[in-house]
Amino acid sequence: MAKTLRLLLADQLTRGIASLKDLDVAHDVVLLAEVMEEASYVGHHKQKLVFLFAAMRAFAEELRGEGVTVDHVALDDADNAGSLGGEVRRALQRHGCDRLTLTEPGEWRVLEMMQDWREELDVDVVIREDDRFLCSRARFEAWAHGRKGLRMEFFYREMRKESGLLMDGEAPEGGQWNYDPDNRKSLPKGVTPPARVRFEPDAAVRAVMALVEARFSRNFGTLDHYGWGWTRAQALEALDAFVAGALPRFGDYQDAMKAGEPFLFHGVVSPYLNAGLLTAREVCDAAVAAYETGAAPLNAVEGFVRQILGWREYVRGVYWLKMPEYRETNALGADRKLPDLYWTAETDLNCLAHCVGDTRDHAYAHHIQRLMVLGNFALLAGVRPREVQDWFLLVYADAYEWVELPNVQGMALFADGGMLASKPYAASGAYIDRMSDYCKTCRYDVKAKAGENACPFNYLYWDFLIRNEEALGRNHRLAMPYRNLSRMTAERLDEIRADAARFLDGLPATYEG
Ligand code: FAD
Ligand code: DLZ
Ligand code: SF4
Repeated sequence: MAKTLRLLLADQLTRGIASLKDLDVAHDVVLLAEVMEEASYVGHHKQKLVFLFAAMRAFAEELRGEGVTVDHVALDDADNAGSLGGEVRRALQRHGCDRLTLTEPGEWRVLEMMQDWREELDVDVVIREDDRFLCSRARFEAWAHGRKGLRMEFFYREMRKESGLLMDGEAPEGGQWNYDPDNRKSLPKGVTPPARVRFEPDAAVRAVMALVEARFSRNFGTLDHYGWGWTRAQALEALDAFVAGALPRFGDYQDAMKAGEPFLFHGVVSPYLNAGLLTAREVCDAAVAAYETGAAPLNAVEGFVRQILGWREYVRGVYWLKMPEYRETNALGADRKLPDLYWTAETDLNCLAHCVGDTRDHAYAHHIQRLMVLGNFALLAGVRPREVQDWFLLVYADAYEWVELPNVQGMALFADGGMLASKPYAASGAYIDRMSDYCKTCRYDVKAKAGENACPFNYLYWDFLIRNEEALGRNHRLAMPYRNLSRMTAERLDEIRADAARFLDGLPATYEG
């Protein structure tokens, strides 16, 4: 009787995943392995490590509860081989399996490794498509084929039609595809976001915390505010709480930022989604159900569904379409080392101090913090894309290369030269001031344009446009700022360059990551 080893990666914790579909409970073995190679290819945030190891252990227990033979290898098992390949080899021998079944991994690096296993391990390896995504890789390629620009909005409309989500026959629900113009409000005084659902670590999770503190003591981040759930039931509880408490105002305040409030009206579901504890379809369905019962308005529900059915599926498609070259793109020739403030949160720029601080404390920051503060600053300062990639890949509990890379290269840094975004998301202090309360208590003056007290985003913004005029000057979406730039006097341009040079040269950048 054929005996199959079924490997589940840390981000494949879904009962219905392709590699478990024809699981033979009487004969097969499921392998989950905590390995140093995966835990250290970047210095993951401590909360990400705890979340994934705790979720793997709980998932192993749940499968055992169904009578499945599960081999879970803990990171500190004496014989742990330290790599996925090493653990697969040991498990094949231990259990006498003659076949290995996998679901394709989320990263190019891991897929390349797996493709060598057939030869290296001398075993029949079956790699199945990951059908947890609503758009297959082949479907995305077909959509992208022959297109000059890969605009998300057009992809999203096709996905709406194909999934039937928020459709009224052939037309979009409510008559519009996109309600973004309604979704750009700052947070008024007196509007209080609901408390985030936190899960108190049990003894098993506390043991993982101790392991992570012992083995990864120098990694970025703190466990002090740890509150992630580790089971599917908890992930569903977090989703329900979001739908009931925050979703109705998700749209209105999607772009807002507030000191001390990292979660605001966001879903805070990305770690669960990306690890497989929730599926994209069920999260969208839960939001749409709230619209259908009148519990949440259309601008909120459409905005939320667009993030998952649109952006999440789209960036995954772009990743597989453009890898491995995508990682190396650097269209603007950015060459500055990542400033230390990304590791320390020690900076007078109040917006950055808060966004890095939230990231350190929660392994989370919401989209606008990531894009318009942390990404925007790296873009304006001209930080090397590879360093920005590594930082974003390690600091968030939801970070995997397939989703991080297009967001960094394409959206935040314009490193792909405009394949993903039609213009760089570059912004001065005025945007941050409009969307947050950070500027009110900042030592810099957001209204001042030049000099020691001026908000650095203000002159960095113009300096960025000056520096990159050759690459960006003909972008029609930047026509207005370039027209304004052309009206500036030579003295004003010198002043901008001098302020930017003084500020950037004074930024410590000593960390090795
Ligand atoms: P919500 O705001 O509630 O949105 C709901 C869901 O939509 C998210 O859970 C997520 O699954 C999806 N989503 C929203 N925006 C995006 C997007 N741009 N790309 C893909 N999915 C999206 N998201 C990750 O999951 N992992 C990452 O490593 C990651 N890195 C990012 C790096 C940068 C520079 C930027 C600008 C964005 C990044 N994002 C990443 C996207 C987004 O910021 C997070 O998905 C979101 O903040 C997660 O929080 P939430 O669950 O509260 O999201
Ligand atoms: C991210 C991660 C970490 C930190 N640790 C493990 C691990 O110990 N074992 C494992 O199977 N997977 C881990 N992962 C997830 C893999 O790196 C992941 O499958 C790839 O990032 C592809 O998405
Ligand atoms: Fe950030 Fe400038 Fe506002 Fe300070 S003034 S918080 S640096 S945008």
